[in-house]
Amino acid sequence: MSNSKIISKSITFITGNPHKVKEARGILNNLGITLEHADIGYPEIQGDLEDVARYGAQYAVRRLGKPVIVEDAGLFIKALKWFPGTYSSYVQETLSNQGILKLMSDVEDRYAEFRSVVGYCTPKTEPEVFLGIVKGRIGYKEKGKYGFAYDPLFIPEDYCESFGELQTDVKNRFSHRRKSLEKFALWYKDQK
Ligand code: ITT
Repeated sequence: MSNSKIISKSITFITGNPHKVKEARGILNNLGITLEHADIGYPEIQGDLEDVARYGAQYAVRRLGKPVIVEDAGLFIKALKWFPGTYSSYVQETLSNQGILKLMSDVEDRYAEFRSVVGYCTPKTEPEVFLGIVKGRIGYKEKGKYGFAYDPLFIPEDYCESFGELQTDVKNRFSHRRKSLEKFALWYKDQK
């Protein structure tokens, strides 16, 4: 089968987060890949981002019977021993950004990174995972109206603005999600 036939197949992004869909479409459309979206959910097992993405992709492909990607992301703060990390969803819903700022109130080392792992799986193949990381720091207050969740807290390296102050197309140039999806896209287009 030719490469062009494989890359023209559609891929379904399994997520309950519409912001992720918007970002992922912006990134992958530019790389020549079209995404469908399905919010069918998948169990988030205990483990690291790779474990969650691998299991989620395999679970979703069994339910849908066609190629899927899932994406598991998190904010990792060095001074908090890389918390919230894999607990990022729970912490966003409970402590929220103000709770993180409280935990960080006396902390000088503000280093943090966003990590994203994309899991890709088809009915005929084992899951593949792709990691993307963007380095930065936690600000002293929430800033900006763009993006979602932790974006107003996170100031990427070499920037004065938070992700919350950057429009989606700017965030998409170098975000954790850009890096994981770009790795995926390069690998995908290389498949024979
Ligand atoms: P899924 O249905 O895809 O799992 P989710 O929103 O639960 O959607 P994650 O588990 O990957 O996604 O994300 C963990 C938390 O981190 C969650 O609260 C997200 O809103 C947040 N998050 C993920 N990516 C982010 C980003 O780019 N900017 C800000 N917050 C982000």
